[in-house]
Amino acid sequence: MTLVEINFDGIIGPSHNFAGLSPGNLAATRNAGRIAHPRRAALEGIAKMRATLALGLVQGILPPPPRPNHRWLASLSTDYARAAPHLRAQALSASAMWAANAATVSPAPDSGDGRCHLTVANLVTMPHRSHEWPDTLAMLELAFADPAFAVHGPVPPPFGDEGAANHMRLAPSHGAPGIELFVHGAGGGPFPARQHRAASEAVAHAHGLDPARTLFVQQSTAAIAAGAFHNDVVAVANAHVLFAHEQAFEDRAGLHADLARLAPWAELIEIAADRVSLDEAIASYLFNAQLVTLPDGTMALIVPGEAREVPSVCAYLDALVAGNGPIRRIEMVDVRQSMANGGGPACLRLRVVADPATVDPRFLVDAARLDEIAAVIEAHWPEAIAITRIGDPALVARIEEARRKLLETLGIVELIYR
Ligand code: SUG
Repeated sequence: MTLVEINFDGIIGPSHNFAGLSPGNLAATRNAGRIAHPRRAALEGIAKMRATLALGLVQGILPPPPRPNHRWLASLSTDYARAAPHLRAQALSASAMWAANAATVSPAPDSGDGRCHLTVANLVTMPHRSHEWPDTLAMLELAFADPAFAVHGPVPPPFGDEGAANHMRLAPSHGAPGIELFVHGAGGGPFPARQHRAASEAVAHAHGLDPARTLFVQQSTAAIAAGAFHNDVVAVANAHVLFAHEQAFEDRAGLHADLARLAPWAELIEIAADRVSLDEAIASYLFNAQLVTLPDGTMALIVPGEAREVPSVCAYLDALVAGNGPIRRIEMVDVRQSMANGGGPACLRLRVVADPATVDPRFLVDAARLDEIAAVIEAHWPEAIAITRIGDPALVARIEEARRKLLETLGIVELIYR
């Protein structure tokens, strides 16, 4: 059995809009009320997947959940026609596109029972995200039904869990046992700390992780206050490399010591604040890159185009690939519609280390499959959504029809009526 890393990207749903629903997410707040372009957004996501396929990586997809979420509204004793405007916006959000928040994944070599464990994230801190998990869970149970996987329900509220966005794995190689780092917040000034330590601990227990190879690390209060609402905005790990801003963690020295003890083979690439400030790192989304191992064993960093627009970051990237380190290639992708809601390349994907043969093949894509998906998006995704139109029944009907067409094309009919 060959374990490889598979990137499962959330297909950006037809209801993508800018309602400004996430306090602490500076991009989303800044762009609240802008006209959104769901078709363009989804095609940007497809182009990113084409880029990773072209790098020789295995690519998967997670289709959008039903929006508006009628079940959630019904649980609040209302419906879309009668709901208050803020509830309508929350019910319509396409936020499940950010698949890094779908679940926490512990690959088989790390777990006690030799299975790959996934725990769906409860996302309880933000109302519009708190109703994602039942549909995400149904999808994960379908995609990962093989006995090679164990799919777990969410950690109960009030313990906030934001999934892989606050989780990192370091390992000598993807298929070898590694160490897992769970990053929680304990204060963020004016902004909520979305990941609670108790939730991280519950997930680590459920996955049967060895306590001797598991670290619980506090995200720095300064990072959250500066707009790093998830750890993956200031740090990313891949195989033996941890790429992080020096102000990402509250106890930097403690983390260095732990890594030296538990993972002497790990390589830390840290950016000093006087080279790239926390604000520049967050504005450019440099760390919300996908750090991937290419088939030749070298690493590439898949960054958003915005990274090149910040001079200090641009200079850093040039120096990074000119050096002799593990990252040899910078790949730029344009995911501007997602970025405007605070979601960079890494937010859009959930990484699963597994044998692709054990995954339901309907959730894996090649270039031809992406062409089919792109054709559905071209034909059915709304071109634009203004926030003033989200109560329009014609728009809602179009959004629902678009998702149905996609699931029919993918053959994932089990999820249509969810
Ligand atoms: O949870 N934005 C998302 C962005 C998530 C990014 N994911 C990672 N960093 N892994 C969030 O804040 C904005 C949606 C709106 O306002 O309509 C939003 O939910």
